Amino acid sequence: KLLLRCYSQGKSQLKINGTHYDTHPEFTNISGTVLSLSDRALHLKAAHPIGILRKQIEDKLNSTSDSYCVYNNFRPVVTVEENFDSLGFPSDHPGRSKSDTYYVNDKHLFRTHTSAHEMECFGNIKGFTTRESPRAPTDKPGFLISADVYRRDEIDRTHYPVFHQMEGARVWKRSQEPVPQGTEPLHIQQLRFDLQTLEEQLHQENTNLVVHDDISLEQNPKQDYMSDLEVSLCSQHLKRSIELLVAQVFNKKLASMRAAGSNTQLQVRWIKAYFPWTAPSWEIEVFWQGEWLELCGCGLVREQVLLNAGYKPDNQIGWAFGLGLDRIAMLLFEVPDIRLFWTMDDRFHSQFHEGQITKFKPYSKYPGTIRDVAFWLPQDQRQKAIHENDLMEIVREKAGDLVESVKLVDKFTHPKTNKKSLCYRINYQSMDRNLTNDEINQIQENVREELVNKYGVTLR
Ligand code: FA5
Ligand code: MG
Repeated sequence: KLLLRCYSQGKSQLKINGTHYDTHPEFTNISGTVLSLSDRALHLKAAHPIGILRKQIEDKLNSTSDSYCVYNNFRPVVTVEENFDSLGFPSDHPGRSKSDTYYVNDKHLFRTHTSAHEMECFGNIKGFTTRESPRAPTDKPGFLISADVYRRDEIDRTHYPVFHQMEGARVWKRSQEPVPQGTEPLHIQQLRFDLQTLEEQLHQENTNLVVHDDISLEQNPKQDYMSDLEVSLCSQHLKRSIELLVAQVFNKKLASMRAAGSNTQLQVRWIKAYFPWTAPSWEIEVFWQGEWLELCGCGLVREQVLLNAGYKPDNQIGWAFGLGLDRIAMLLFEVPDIRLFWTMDDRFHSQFHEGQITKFKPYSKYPGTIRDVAFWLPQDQRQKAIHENDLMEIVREKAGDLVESVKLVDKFTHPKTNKKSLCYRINYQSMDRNLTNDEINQIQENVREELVNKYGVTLR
């Protein structure tokens, strides 16, 4: 019902955010559920936890030098080139697969990350690109992009097919001008100055941050076109910028926890990472309630990405990061289930106010109902194989936000027939109301039927 399909010239089309796209028989795998979420734009709502957090980080990063141009209105459908090719994803990268990504057709998809807009935004920075007319030229040497991103994934309290990211990036033009003996090139002076400003700010914040950073660059190689000094200064600027925003986001929370008697310090650690479009690359994790939680991936931008944006070779260096907003918002606002961000219930929304981080008060906890679905996988080789994410997608489609989690609970191969059996446990639970048995039975039946129809399984 949500798939607005219209048939023109014999072709099936999808209407997404007002634009029509041709579907593709092998690629299109967008469900009505996901389509219906694509115009919610939670990150733009001033009194929604995601929107409040987004604004707070933007303000913080722009408070020192106002270096970041802010983009918050990019539509979720991008090209395969923007999402993957321009960033150097190899053609066999698992992220490209239809089991992980929502494809509109063979050339368009729902962005899987905000990095999909890097090429365009780098291309908008005046004085860097050699392109004729960038679409929205800006004088600022950096940008922040916030948006909803889409991934086919498991179902539980911290996973939802749509979540939010903020991309940040910053570039410096290399100076080729001769400088007096004994002085450093201008861009090195500029980098040192920017870094010092940032460190002063970090100091003023009195962050109480304990940073573990012991990854050597031997295990995380730099790009040949950058000097050791450039790598060092640029990556320090990147790390201090992220530490500043992490400190800002968590500090108030920590202060209120300290006031309540706990003497928590904020620990973060830098770990080695790999992304096709940055080198070296890192992830930052924060220690929160006994666990290391991944917040953000980042690194020094590969030169090829900048060249793809119309930059000249050897002419600039820069960094980029991609931060997940939902998990941070869950822990700041003490929201126990990621589905709550998407509820239409005013008992959720009336609790939050622009510019304020407040603790969510559960309005009531409705009981859950558990149902198992067990089936034999088909042995017929011609049958399309079912991926776990396909099953998740069917449950999402049939149950919407009435599903809390889906877990594989049993798996075995029959010793004689060699047939494989899987059993998944579905926990149905509404955030907003009581569910009836009849209602759950009907949904469960629909899930079972769809598994048979689409993937030829034999129900047990
Ligand atoms: C990326 O998406 C990269 N684009 C990040 C990046 C940008 C790296 C620029 C380098 C330069 P990753 O898949 O790790 O990386 O996701 C980034 C962050 O998004 C994670 O650290 C996490 O905070 C958040 N995230 C990832 N998957 C989920 C999910 N399923 N639910 C909620 N948050 C998620
Ligand atoms: Mg990651």
